[in-house]
Amino acid sequence: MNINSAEFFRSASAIKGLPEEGFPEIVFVGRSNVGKSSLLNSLCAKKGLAKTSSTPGKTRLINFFVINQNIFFVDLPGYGYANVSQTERESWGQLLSDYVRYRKKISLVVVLIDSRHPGMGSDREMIEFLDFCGHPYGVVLTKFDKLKQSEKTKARRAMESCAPKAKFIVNYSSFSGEGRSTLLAQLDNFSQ
Ligand SMILES: Nc1nc2c(ncn2[C@@H]2O[C@H](COP(=O)(O)OP(=O)(O)OP(=O)(O)O)[C@@H](O)[C@H]2O)c(=O)[nH]1
Ligand SMILES: [Mg+2]
Repeated sequence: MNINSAEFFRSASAIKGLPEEGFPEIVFVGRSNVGKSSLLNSLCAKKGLAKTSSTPGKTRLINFFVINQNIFFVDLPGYGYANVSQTERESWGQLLSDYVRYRKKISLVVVLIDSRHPGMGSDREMIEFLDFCGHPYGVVLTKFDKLKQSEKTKARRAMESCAPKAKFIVNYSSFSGEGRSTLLAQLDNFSQ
């Protein structure tokens, strides 16, 4: 797909604040600081569309962006962020799982995984959860620019064995743009 327009639409902190179901939703999930918001900005070629930060826990709400006036891209807060209270973590976990389980218009979940640490426990749990929910999902290995050549092959193999049901695995760098056109081509299949 080509992205011709990308605009912030709405944030929600609870299920009742979500926009009415309408457009197909492509949802971006992953550990805190994995690069979700950066990837959205790089995909949409729009700096500052989603707020990014080197400090984990930047995105605290479910953020909806309208793409090409007919698709939602959804940026979720990251999981696995240690620096929040147990209560906050539980309520966020509940919101994330309710959203992903019950939202009918989710056409694809994109799981972002730090290419330097494929196969972490929380990412494996997310993949198991998505298998359970039955949504199609693909994997993006983020920050690929940080890997040496030998590490690239290793990361890729590790990921293939962790997520055998993934519709795709794309190596990605929001800094260099590596993987951008491959990912956009994949998303095209889930935009109707
Ligand atoms: N080297 C490199 N750094 C990246 C890349 N993508 C993101 N980063 C850096 O990783 C940090 C986190 O990026 P964000 O996009 O804010 O991550 P996030 O997953 O949205 O984080 P939360 O909202 O806190 O869950 C920032 O310092 C980014 O500059 C990448 O492709 N390569
Ligand atoms: Mg973010």
